[in-house]
Amino acid sequence: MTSARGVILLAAVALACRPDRGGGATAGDISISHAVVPAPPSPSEASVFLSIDNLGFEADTLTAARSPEADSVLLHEMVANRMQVAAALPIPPGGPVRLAPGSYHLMLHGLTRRLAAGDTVTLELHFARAGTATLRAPVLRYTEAVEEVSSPHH
Ligand SMILES: [Cu+2]
Repeated sequence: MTSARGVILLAAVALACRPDRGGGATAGDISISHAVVPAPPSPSEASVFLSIDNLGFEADTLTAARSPEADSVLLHEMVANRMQVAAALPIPPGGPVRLAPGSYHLMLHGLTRRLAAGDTVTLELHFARAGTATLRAPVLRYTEAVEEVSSPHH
């Protein structure tokens, strides 16, 4: 009963991915999903969480990010509970590589406007092999943003 199993598998995937309100995009073998911006307490800075899958056979690297809504976007890594700038992030085949609380995140610096839940931020992610992926990430309340990027199977 291949078709019945297919249906069950699809249902399981749909369930595992809920809630799925985050932004996503693809470029080459790179697939980005669950991109969210927790509503920031700061008027000028915000973090971005997302999930990156490399569907190809070659390793890739996230080398830079940009947003028309910020002066700069930096890759941050949590080291001993403090944020540190990281130069690049390896994206090996398989995955996902998660930018999530306690690990890596992108940091928007110099926001052009104050962000609140319900807003959307445009992001450009640059990969060494796959090139540029452009996506729109919704601004969510912190708990909702964390829930979105922490769903266990995706
Ligand atoms: Cu940071």
